Parts: sequence; C-alpha cells; structure tokens
Amino acid sequence: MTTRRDFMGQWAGIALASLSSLTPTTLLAITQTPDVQTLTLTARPAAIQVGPDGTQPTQLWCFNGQFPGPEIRVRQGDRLRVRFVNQLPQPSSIHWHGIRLPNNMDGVPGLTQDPVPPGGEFVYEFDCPDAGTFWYHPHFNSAEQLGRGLIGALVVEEKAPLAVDHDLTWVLSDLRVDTQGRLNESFTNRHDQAHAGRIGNVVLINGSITDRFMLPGPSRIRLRLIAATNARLFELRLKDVKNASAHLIAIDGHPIAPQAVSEAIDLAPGQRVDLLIDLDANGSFGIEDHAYPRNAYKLAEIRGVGTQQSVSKAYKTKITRLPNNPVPPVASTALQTARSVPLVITGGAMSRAMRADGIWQINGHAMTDHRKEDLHHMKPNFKLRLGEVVQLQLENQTAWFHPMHLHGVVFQQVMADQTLGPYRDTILLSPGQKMTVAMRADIPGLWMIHCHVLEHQHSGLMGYFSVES
Ligand SMILES: [Cu+2]
Repeated sequence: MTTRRDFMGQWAGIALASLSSLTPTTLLAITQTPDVQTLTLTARPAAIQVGPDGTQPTQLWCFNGQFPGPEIRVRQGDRLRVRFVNQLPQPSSIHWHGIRLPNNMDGVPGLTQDPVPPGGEFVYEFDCPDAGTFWYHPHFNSAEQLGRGLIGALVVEEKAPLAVDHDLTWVLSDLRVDTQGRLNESFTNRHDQAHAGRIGNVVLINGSITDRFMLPGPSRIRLRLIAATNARLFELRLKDVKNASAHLIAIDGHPIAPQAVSEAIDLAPGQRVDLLIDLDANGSFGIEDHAYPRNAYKLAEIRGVGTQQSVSKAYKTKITRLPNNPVPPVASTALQTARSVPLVITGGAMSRAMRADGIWQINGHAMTDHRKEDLHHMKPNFKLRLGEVVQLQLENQTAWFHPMHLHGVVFQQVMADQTLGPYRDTILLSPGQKMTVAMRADIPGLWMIHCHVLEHQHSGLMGYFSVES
C-alpha cells in the first residue's frame, strides 16, 4: 500500500498532528441578535504553505486568507448573514452547497444574481432550516476558482447537539502542483474537460499534507467528510481497525439510520458523509482511498493515545438516529402519479457527441461557459409547479463518472421496489448508469442542475429547472 507520502513524491515529510489541531479555523460569528449570525468572507489571493518545510508557499485564492476557508458554524434555524467581499481579479459569487434557501441567495451569477465584480460586495442572508454538513464555494468560473482554493465548510449544528468528545471536519481537496509547490494553472484545458476533470497530484485534509493523527482516548468523534475536489472521487476503506468502530450517520447532511461502516464509503465531488467513531486509548485504524485502484493510497492513520476518560461520557454509548430535517416528504401517492422527466447525459472523450460548442450535453443541449452570458435566455430543462413531485430519469450515456448536483432541493433515489433512498443533493452516475430520483419542488425560482466535476460543468454539463408558484 502506497502511503500519501509516497504518493506525493518529493513532498515527503513528518506530518503528525493531533486530530483536533487540524480542524479548520472556525469563524466565530458576531452575533448581532440572538439568532442572526453575521460575518464577512473576503475572497482574495494568498500565499499558503501547503507543502512541507523547504518548499515554497503555494499561490492560491482563499476566503479570508485561509485554505480551506474558515469553517462557518451556525445552529439549526439560525439566520446567516454573510457580507461577501470580492478582492479577486475576476467576478465571483458564493453558493451554499446543500442549503435549502431562497433562490436569490443561491449565488449563481447569470441565473439568481449578477456576478459580484472585482472590488464589489454582496450580502447573502438566509435561514438554515436543515442541520448537517454543508459547504460553500463560488459559482462563477468554478473550475478555476475552486481549483485555486476557494472552498470552505458550513456546519449547521443540531438544536440539541450530539454528545461527542470531538466534532471534526475534514475538507478533502487536491491540488495540481509541481515539486516546488507551484500551482499548475492549466485550468479548464480541453483534455481535463473531455476526460475525468482536473485531478490533483496532492490530496489534502483541511489544506494539509498531514496524514497521521493522534487523539486522546477513549473518545467518541464525529467526523464530517466533505469532498471539495474539482474532480477527484474517493472510495474510502477502513483498514487495520483495532479497538475502534465507525458508523455512518448522515449523507449529504441528512440523517440516516446509523450503520456500521463495513463497505467502502464513496464520496464524489460535492458529497459529504458524517461518521461517528469510537476510539479507545490504544485504538487505531487507517483510511485508504481505492477510487483509482492503480493509485490506491493511505489517506490517514488515526491513533488513540493516553488513558483519559471520555469527557462527554458518550464513548461506546448507544448510537441513535439524528432527528430528521424538516424536508417535506414525497408521498407515495404523489410518487405514483408523478411526471417523469428524462435527463440524458451525452458527450466526452470517446463519444461522437463531442462538439465544438460544448463537450457535454444534457438532453442534447450544452450550456457552456456562463461567465459572460445571462442564462435567462436559455430554456430550463424542465418546469415544475410549486409542491409538484417529479421523477427524474437520469441516464449517463457517457464513458465517464458524473456526480450530478441539484440546487434548491434534496432528492431520493427510487429503488427497484419503489422505496426511496436517503436524501441527497449530489449523486454519482457511473458510466452507462441509469437511475431514477424523486423530488418535491418546494422553493420557487430557477435552480441549477449540473455535474460537480467542474471541468464537465464548464464545458456543457449544466442546465437549470424552474419552480413556479
Ligand atoms: Cu461530469
């Protein structure tokens, strides 16, 4: 098994940290009223020491000079007010991935707002109805802006927080850099667009190459994983588990019935999972990534140390399901009578559907570069009435993976027996895969539907749907 240090070639280094020291800086909101959290996010270039000592700082674009950006934490039901300041050399915006919010706060230039110009500002203000693990990033020239480092975690805590000793977030990202730490700037090159996207050569946990973690045990840990890569997929397997256990408790922010982790955890760009881990004082386990079998590597090794008592007293206590979020359910009667909408994905390398005006298409239409144009003149892929339930027939006719993300809604896979899978906002379609998902249109507006491989999005794999009241 290759370790992440081997994998990163000359970027070897002793990289050992206590698990908690590597959590992203939490942005402490200035509370103006009891339930409104107010903060400022400034996007600007910054030099960040990503590689080990002796390498150059990497020139990135960051929120508040941090990579990843500061973790925003609010309580479920809180109102979040973010003053966004754009100090980048190009227009930008912020999209709040997975948050169900009013359409004009969704952060999609050309569709829900004007781009925020260099030197400009925009105030986002919305309630956070659902608890869970979410994230934020620009939605303008996304392949370059996220590829340069504009990513951050948004955690909405339950009204009654889960008893744990450590509530940790790992923002998983990758960068394409040379051995000196210089960023490869060939964003949206045609090869990346037509193939698997921009996959970096250095995988980072919270912007760090650290891969060994120690934690006082025994303890119960909530570990929130966010796949914030442009294109890299993860297939995470626990290895050499000793005096430790892990349960999956939430997917894309939304609770599921807790299940012991026995198989690989698939994470595609945009997706999140929450794990609940019990780690004894002498416990340990590794996390390997097998998404690309010939390049499997060890993402992290976690080890308990010490003989301290579990402070929360939660260690090895019964794991109960988190309370459901207030998502209006899809009634089975509504599901049976729901309209079917086909969404057929074509294009990419090795396809006859690759065209000059766009490498990828949804239903034969490529919505390409939206940097300059207004999207309103383009027709929505489908229109829904407020409250309408719809079945989307997703079909991937390409030879490539596509994690499809819908804004403004959560959806559920319709299984063969007509039961519904867990709520998701991003779902991975394998090459050739067909899948039906059901959703209820609950917020009026124009909502993006796109591949979260950002190079695919950039070259045609996006569209939108409208919800009319
Ligand atoms: Cu894609």
